[in-house]
Amino acid sequence: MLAKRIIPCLDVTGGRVVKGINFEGLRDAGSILEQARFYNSELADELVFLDISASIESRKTTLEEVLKVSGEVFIPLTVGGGISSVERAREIFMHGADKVSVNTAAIEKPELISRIAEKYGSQAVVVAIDVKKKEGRHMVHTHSGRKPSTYEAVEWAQMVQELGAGEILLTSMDRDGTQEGYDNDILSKVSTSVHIPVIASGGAGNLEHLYDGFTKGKADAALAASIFHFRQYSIRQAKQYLRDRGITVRL
Ligand code: 0VR
Repeated sequence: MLAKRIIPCLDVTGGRVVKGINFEGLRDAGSILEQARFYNSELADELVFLDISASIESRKTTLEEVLKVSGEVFIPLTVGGGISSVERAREIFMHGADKVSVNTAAIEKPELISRIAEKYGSQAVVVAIDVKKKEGRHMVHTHSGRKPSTYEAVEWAQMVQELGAGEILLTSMDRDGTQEGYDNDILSKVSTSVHIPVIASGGAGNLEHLYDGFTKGKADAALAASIFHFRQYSIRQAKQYLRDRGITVRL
């Protein structure tokens, strides 16, 4: 049985880790390096670094920050935020990332997924899918949640799998930062509609939520920010709780 992964996510802007609710009201959540060092030593299975400003001027800074983090972190590092070309993906890899996460650019240029996968392998390509529930349908959004697309979550998940994505990072914008738990309804629908791993994201507020993400949501990994950045729970506590309830984790 493949071990389930626990993945902290550093949402980064202005040189700091931040954390909002429903992608809004970003508040400071610490130093990038300190958080990265902490998670690297604290049994995290992987780390996600998400440049949520992804503005033109932040591009160079992001590379410098990724280089620093990758020099201290020896667990798989996924970097996302504004990646819209194979060249940019190459730069990110050259600065130490193991995987890139693409979101908006994948919707605008779906062939980008295949081109990065062809060059670096599918295992290096995570497609981030941000969804918001509208009239009972989970619609995919781009541009940090600001722009609705015409795709429904399951439809887009199956398309990105065909295009060569190695993993899907499924974030519920409705649940992001709320600590109400993952949206296990859409998680399970997407997880059972593709054969590539799905990472749950958005809403984790306690250890039972992580358990539900694996059982009800059928996720292969659980990403969280709020509960770990503000030290509500340690990753060790989370893994011990999950193991005690029969979930295979690396402890
Ligand atoms: P928690 O609910 O705190 O565990 O959040 C996990 C996850 O949703 C966030 O770390 C992150 O993926 C939210 N993403 C974005 C964003 C947050 C603010 C602004 C933009 C974005 O573009 O993904």
